[in-house]
Amino acid sequence: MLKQEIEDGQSSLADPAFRADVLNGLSTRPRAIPARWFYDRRGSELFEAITALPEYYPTRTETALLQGIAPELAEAIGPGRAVVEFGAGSAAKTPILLGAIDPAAYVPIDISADFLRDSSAELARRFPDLPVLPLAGDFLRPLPLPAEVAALPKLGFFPGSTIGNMDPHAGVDLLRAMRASLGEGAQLLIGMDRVKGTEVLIPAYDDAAGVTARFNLNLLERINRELGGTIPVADFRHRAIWNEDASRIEMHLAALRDVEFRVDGRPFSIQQGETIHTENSHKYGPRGGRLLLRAGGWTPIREWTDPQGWFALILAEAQPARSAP
Ligand code: AVI
Repeated sequence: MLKQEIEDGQSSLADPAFRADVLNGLSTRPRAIPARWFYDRRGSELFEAITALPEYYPTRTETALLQGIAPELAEAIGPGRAVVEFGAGSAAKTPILLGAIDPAAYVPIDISADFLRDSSAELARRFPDLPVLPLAGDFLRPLPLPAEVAALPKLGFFPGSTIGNMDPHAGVDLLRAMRASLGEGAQLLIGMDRVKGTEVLIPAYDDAAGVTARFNLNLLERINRELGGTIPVADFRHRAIWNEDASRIEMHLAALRDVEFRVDGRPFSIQQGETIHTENSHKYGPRGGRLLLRAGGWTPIREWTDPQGWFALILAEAQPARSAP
């Protein structure tokens, strides 16, 4: 059952926030554009393709983990909750959770109304008796949920280690916003990618087929399409590096030669070898992950990992842990 109109729809075409982030990000040093702008329709399709790559372990590892712990999730979460997913939902993971816990409603929240519409329709087909209430909007800030779920206990679902794409301070802000959106007594099931060797991490972000490179370069194509850009995309190359100090994979676009271009009428020049930093993907150890949750107002109550310890699913509740001050 799919509520037809998508509330508060936004157009990604010439989004003023996109324009501001790009113009600002290309003007400051080091140059950096927030990763959230990867996900236009093409970027979302390329990301789906990434999740099926042999080198990209997070999706298949988390999916298998969810499948394996389904009975334990049912017991720890129980029936009758409104599942609020932060993101449009993945065709593979969301049905496992919904099938395991017998929820009362499903509210996917995503900035891309198009992607949300398609994925919600598919989900409503698979769960014909479940109220599916898509909400287009920016979940980085507290959001009013649909009135239909106001009285229901909530389970936030944030899989995929998307929290890792934020700096820790922004991640904490997001966790707090989720807590404010979901309310007292809510639970949160969150996926976190774990720290591991670079022999696994680097290929996951620089695959042999070049899909991640296309995903990264699509950001420049999007700038050209939507902001009247003249960036010579072929003169940039995808780079993935491990930043040990910050415990994160970084993606960059490196200029192969000196380039000059315009965006929204403004001139830019980038020298050969200079990079535009486009994404961080933080990896957390067990303590770091739990500390991040506590800093965001969530108390971890259960934690599961795959046999290799590559990926964790943590169940937390919006209850302050009782302890001495
Ligand atoms: C969405 N996010 C969790 C992905 C990640 O692994 O950080 C995005 C991604 N970037 C390159 N490959 C996948």
